[in-house]
Amino acid sequence: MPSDEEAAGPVAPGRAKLVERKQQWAREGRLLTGTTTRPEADRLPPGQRLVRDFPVLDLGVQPAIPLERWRLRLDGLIARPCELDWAGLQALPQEERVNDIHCVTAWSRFDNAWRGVGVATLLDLVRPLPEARHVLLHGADGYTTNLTLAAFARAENLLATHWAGEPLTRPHGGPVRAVIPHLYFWKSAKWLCRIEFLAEDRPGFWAVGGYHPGGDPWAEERDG
Ligand SMILES: Nc1nc2c(c(=O)[nH]1)N[C@H]1C(S)=C(S)[C@@H](COP(=O)(O)O)O[C@H]1N2
Ligand SMILES: [Mo]
Repeated sequence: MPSDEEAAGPVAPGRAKLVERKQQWAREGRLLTGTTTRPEADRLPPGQRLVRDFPVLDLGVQPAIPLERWRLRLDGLIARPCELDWAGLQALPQEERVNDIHCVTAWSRFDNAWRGVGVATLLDLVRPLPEARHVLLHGADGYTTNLTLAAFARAENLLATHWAGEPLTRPHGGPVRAVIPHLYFWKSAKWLCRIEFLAEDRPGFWAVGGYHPGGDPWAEERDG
């Protein structure tokens, strides 16, 4: 299938052009998650190919975390630092979202049905201080990934416990992973165990490795 760029014509895909097109899409409301049915080509960011399976990517370790030992530490620049256990997470409102995910290794997967706690709910609970501008998500495998607080706070973001109606499997980051669908999937930390709120950006695992700090698939923010 021709990519969106090819369909648009022979002009080399400049970054400015992508940004301009994205802004136009945003004006038309085409980037709103789950609300409109869009032609498939419009849902596939440049350079991505659609997969029907669900690839697994990790650093070679898939930590086993029984629910009774699961903890999420929330610390740094927040008014109410705390540690949630499984019961504490379940006591919060549970929400469902359907979204598309895009890995920087060029696969995208459409219509992933997640269930979990909205990041917005979590932020209400811990109340970030005015100086908090960034977050660092930590996985129990030692993985970290950095986001601006603004990117993390988006309404569609979830701490997911379920995928396609089933508890999130261990390879996909169960019991709990972040789902940040508007950015490349490397920002969606699996086996989530800590969220650190920071004044300054602190590069996560792939950012240290040279990936782009932003990670917007529509602007192809792949490397730094
Ligand atoms: N803790 C942790 N989270 C992680 C990773 C990882 O290695 N460890 N890999 C990231 C990358 S690069 C991708 S593409 C997705 C893969 O998620 P999946 O295995 O469920 O497809 O998880 C992201 N979150
Ligand atoms: Mo990835």
